[in-house]
Amino acid sequence: MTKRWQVRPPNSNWGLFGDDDQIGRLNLITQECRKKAIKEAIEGLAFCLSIPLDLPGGNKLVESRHPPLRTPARKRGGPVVNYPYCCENPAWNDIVCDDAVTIYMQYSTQWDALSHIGYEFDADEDGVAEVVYYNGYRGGHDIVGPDAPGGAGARKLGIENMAETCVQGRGVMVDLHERFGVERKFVGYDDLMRIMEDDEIELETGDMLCLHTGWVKAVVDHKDNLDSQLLHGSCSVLDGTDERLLKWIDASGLSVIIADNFAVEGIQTGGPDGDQNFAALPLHRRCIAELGIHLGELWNLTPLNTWLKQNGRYRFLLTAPPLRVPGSFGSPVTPVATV
Ligand code: UVW
Repeated sequence: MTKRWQVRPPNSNWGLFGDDDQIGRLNLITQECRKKAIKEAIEGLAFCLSIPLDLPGGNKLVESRHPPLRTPARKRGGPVVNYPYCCENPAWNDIVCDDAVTIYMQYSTQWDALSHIGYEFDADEDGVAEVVYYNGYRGGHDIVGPDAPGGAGARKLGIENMAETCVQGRGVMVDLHERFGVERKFVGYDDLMRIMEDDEIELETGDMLCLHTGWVKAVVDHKDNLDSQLLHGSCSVLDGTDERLLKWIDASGLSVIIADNFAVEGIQTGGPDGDQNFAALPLHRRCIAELGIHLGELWNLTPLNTWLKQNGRYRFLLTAPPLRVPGSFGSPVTPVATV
């Protein structure tokens, strides 16, 4: 097989940005888009769109993801904290601190890489489904486990590809929280279109869609007393089973989707009987694996959303590169919005 796929999934755009493309719809953030984005930096006010990376706290949200663990670097048998440089050279009077942090890349405010989600699909038409990711990259070959030489990681579609684009463009805020409050609401195409029409929001090719749900604010406000209802059953989530919504995402020309909730969409709890293709995260599948749309999750959007509302605006300059870690499936991010 000279090409990675003979048949691509029906709703995918594999090949559209080139057979070996690894950045998907980030290709749509052009120089022109960035110039339009910079025009939104009118007041010179900046907003930090991350929560502290040790939140939401504990591992109640996802059992396998834990808060960052920090340890001091070590030198000459001791920790490099208040470390006197005179140990190196008696003439030096400097004091040094260095540390190391073990980070679960998707624990807190983060980007999903295009290697984060794949599924089984018969892309080479041999009657047997294989594990495929965006643009036909393969599980076991391009995305490898711990037994592979060099260890587990994304040999293709790693988060470093996203970082190299700088991830700077025009953010467009849509306020779901104002309409739906803190009750769990699966937001479909009709709901989203109604809000965008009522709020006179226009989305252009390359824009970075931000969905304000209020979930992260509620979680941070209750960080010492998090319960399952708040974590898993409150605020708005997109309805990834709404095919019209998925079609609109594709047709809209948006480059990425960002939300201040756990997973942008709500997790589907069960599959129709006998349907082997059922996706627990159908919007992840369509966006990440089929269309090359990165998802940003657990962002801190409330202060920016409040300012935008108070000032009759919904657009801003957004700069949000992930860590340039080769081979990772996601990354913490400290995004900056400028208005
Ligand atoms: C999951 O694993 C639920 O994905 P994400 O981090 O994109 O929410």
